[in-house]
Amino acid sequence: MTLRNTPEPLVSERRQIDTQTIQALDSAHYMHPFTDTQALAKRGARVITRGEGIYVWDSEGKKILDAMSGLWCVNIGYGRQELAQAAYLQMMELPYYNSFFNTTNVPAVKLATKLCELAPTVGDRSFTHVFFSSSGSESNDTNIRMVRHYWASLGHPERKVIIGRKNGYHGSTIGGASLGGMQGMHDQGDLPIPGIVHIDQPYFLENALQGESEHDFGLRMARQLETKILELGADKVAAFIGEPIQGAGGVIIPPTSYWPEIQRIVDAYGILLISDEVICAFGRLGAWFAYEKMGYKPDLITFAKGVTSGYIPLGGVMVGNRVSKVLIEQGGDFNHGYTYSGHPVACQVALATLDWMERAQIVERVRDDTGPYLAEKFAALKDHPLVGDARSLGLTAGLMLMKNKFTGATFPPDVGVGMACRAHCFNNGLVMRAVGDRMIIAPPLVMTRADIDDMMRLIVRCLDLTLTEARQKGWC
Ligand code: PXG
Repeated sequence: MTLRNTPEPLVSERRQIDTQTIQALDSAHYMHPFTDTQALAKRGARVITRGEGIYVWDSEGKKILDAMSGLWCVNIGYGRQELAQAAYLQMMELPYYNSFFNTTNVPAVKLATKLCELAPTVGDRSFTHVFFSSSGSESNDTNIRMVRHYWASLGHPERKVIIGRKNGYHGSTIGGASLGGMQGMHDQGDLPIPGIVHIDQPYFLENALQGESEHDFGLRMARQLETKILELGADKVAAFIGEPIQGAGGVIIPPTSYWPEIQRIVDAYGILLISDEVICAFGRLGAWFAYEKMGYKPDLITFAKGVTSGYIPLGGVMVGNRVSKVLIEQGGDFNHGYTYSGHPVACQVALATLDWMERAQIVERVRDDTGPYLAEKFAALKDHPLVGDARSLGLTAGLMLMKNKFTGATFPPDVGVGMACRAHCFNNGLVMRAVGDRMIIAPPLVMTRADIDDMMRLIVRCLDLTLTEARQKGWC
């Protein structure tokens, strides 16, 4: 459970990095994801060179508290020797072999078994099998293929439509981006593909009616699913997909009434339920899987990111007994798979990650200690003049920057107050993500109470600086 103990050579290596040369080559050759390449070329990308624990360092030697765990993934922190060792040993033993033609490999088998053990049985739902991919997006493509194959195997090939949600995020492949409800993504490339439709998101601040309680709002949003099913015809609907908490959409935590009502509806119409837990699984909400926490029982679970703590790409779909029973009993090929499905090195790193988490009791710590501690500290931000709403669950949290928290007035979109706040964060040694005017965090799960205190001090300082800028520029 030790962190890397050789920072010195890496520090000297870092000093040799010529930031400007890297930035010039970056803008000349590297096309970044979700980025305006021309604008980035003018600014110059921040070059991140090293990580240790909950911190990363840039090429100028600046130390930054990574309150986003990389991109919702480096859950057990940077510099874990056990994970590097697991990858090294597996690469020497068997760096790759495929699982296509009657072959398998030991790490993939062990990991599939381990994941099925970790996923709790709820009611009549248990998890029997795992299909591996290398990312969340690929896994959701697998989901599209698998649910349609499931219904066709049952003699209902017309049951094809998958219902997702506006402002949901399910990845960036054509399938993943179609399941998601990000308008900016749909606008590029003619998405969604046919057979995917969306209902509203359960975001209280944006979608609640005047005077509506959170409870009633949760029920009303969930019932949009029922309305949509009836509109399409239940015999055309294959599945509903949702994130337990919308992560990329801004850490939108649904009212507690929402998921149980979704469960009632999918049960009533026999529709498959896909829980996209790419962000929420593996301890983020203080449970191995989020459905446990949110009170529903999915048929399929998408996972990625935290399964290897982001050290190496790995994703997959956990297949529940309802689906596996049909696909396996009916027999026949499932004509789907990736070169790297069940990659032995990635699976071995995942086993090392889960083993480390179990030994350090990380999930229990988030559930019983650091999660409740963050909830208390984060909610106190509501006293800040800029903060209209602040809430967390486990170790993820979001707050809303507001022009006037008392009247509920928001900043005009062109002001870009979220981006201004994010810049203050970077400059003050903190990574926080801006989603419009929502500021969100998903810090490493290994954070202690003292780390949370340090993070909260930085957050308050950056909110103060943002407030000063907003007042100086007449934004509020
Ligand atoms: N599902 C969910 C719920 C996700 O959060 C994916 C699928 C896709 O995973 P891959 O591994 O294909 O990226 C994600 C990914 C952000 C951000 O800006 C979030 C993600 C990815 C990139 C950016 O918050 N989540």
